[in-house]
Amino acid sequence: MSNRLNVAPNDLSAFWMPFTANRQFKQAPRMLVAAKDMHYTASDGRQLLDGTAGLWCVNAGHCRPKITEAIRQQAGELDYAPAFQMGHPIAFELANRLVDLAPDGMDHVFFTNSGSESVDTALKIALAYHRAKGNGSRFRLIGRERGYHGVNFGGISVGGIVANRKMFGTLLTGVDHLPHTHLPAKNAFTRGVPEHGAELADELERIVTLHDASTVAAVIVEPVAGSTGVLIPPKGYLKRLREICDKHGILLIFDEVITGFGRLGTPFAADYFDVVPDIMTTAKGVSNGVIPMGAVFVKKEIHDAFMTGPEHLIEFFHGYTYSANPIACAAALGALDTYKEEGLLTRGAELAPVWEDALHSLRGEPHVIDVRNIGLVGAVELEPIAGHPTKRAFSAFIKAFESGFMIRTTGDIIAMSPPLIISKEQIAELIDGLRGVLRAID
Ligand code: PXG
Repeated sequence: MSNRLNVAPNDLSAFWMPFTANRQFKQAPRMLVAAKDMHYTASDGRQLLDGTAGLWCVNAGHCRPKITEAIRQQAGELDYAPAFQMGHPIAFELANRLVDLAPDGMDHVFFTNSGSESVDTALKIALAYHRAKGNGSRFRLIGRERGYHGVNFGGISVGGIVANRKMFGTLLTGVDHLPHTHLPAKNAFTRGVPEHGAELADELERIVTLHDASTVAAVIVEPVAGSTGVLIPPKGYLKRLREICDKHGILLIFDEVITGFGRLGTPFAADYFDVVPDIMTTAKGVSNGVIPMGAVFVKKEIHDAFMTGPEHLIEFFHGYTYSANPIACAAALGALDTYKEEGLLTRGAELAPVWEDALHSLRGEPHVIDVRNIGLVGAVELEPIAGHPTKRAFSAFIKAFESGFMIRTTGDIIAMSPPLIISKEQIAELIDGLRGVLRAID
């Protein structure tokens, strides 16, 4: 039990909290002081069932012994080592382990410290790859409406969440966006992959025709869009994107920051949909969220295109002080061991039918206008309160916290993505808890 229980911080003002209603929070703080497996402990001692794996990252559950021990040991042995012009062994071990897990052909890994850094790294690799191949005119990047690719300038440029973009000037130039794939009139209450909307991928043809393929470097999409409220790709949509990219020599980037490491019941979404991208961004689950880390996977051909010129020269002018930080690498190895021993990267597939049935039992409850699910991801969309968008879902979040479980909300959508160790009983507890919340809020 945490020794910080019941110890209230004396002043909350200095910490400008990220993606938070700071004033609301500081009037009524929700403090977490400890965590174990499927639960957080709040500062008043209450146990909270974690319905969101922290922020979609704690895939093996909290404070898992292998990970904790790996970090402890590494911190006492090699705390920090530069990765520029030097190396340390477990970075290479981790890269090999990751490549073994990844779809065939994704043979190289570039380490970052977050999803946002993975995305900006992937976009830079795509641009530099074309240039290295003598195709420097390919400078355009294509994202998608409602896409979330982190908060750095590259990521918000290709991203499509208006609130994350509108305050920040001109962003990257030469960016265009595909339409999002949310078609509630046709697909509401679909179980799993929706039937309608594959034709939305053909919009890529239109965009490519407008700009000419010779100017387009890459397309980036989340295979399943998470932050915008769980948008599951229509049947055949990702395959179609792959075909159009191949036809025009455009790189396809899957942002697997959320879908990577077992979230859909397969190691990656690329496995689930049987569509292999050229570059794959990951973070979160790579280290079970415990130490910041990200990893960008690239195909051999892309990596090899950089390996030219005099051998004493740096091939790619990019990297972070903390790329392949030893403690982060140790945490990631501990996470991969835990995933393997407990079969967690495929456990979601076994639980998905139970999860789906439980979620869809919420159809007909107050305010519910859609339920969506895939793997161990679920969303319940609520009818917004007229004139007060987001207010109803925020009330649900607060009520859930008070009732003993954690959900995430975005707009008026409730998103859930529990640790992959969740039991069937805990799925029932979470969904019944949410049922109670929906019945209790206005
Ligand atoms: N890409 C995707 C697809 C993501 O979901 C990022 C990039 C950025 O990762 P970092 O590590 O820079 O935050 C993300 C992050 C939510 C939520 O509740 C989602 C994210 C982060 C925080 C909250 O939807 N996704």
